[in-house]
Amino acid sequence: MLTLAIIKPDAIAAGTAGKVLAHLEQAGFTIRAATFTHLTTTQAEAFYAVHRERPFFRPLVAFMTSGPCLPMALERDDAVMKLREVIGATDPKDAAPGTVRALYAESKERNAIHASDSEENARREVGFFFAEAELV
Ligand code: FUP
Repeated sequence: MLTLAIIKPDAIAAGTAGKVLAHLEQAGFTIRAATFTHLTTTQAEAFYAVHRERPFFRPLVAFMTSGPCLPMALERDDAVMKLREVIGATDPKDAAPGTVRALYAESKERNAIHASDSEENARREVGFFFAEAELV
């Protein structure tokens, strides 16, 4: 099963992308596709369209377009649920010790990593960044 992760601009800027990736590999995920990219405003708005009425939407789009990020399609059994466990709660203050966000996130807004939250969203989000032919 596949899920989508994005190593966010804060982690790229902090130089912790490699550590985040190592953490994911250690947790049994394999990389099926990856693309180092700098999202446009239109792309970030479309990716987070579900949040467009939320007060944090504009700051979220501004942050996600503030620098490059690393979207990846990751595979393992039970990938969606397992990746949510491995990354921890949205706010690093609430994230369990040892999770990616507890270790590497700066704040609830700049929280190091995105992970799909359902199998339906995983299909949509993997498809947002990668064509079928790119999944190796
Ligand atoms: P998550 O699935 O854990 O990434 O969290 P959400 O889908 O609830 O939120 C998506 C992103 O919006 C978060 F990663 C960070 C941002 N956000 C805020 O900036 N403030 C909030 O109060 C909630 C979310």
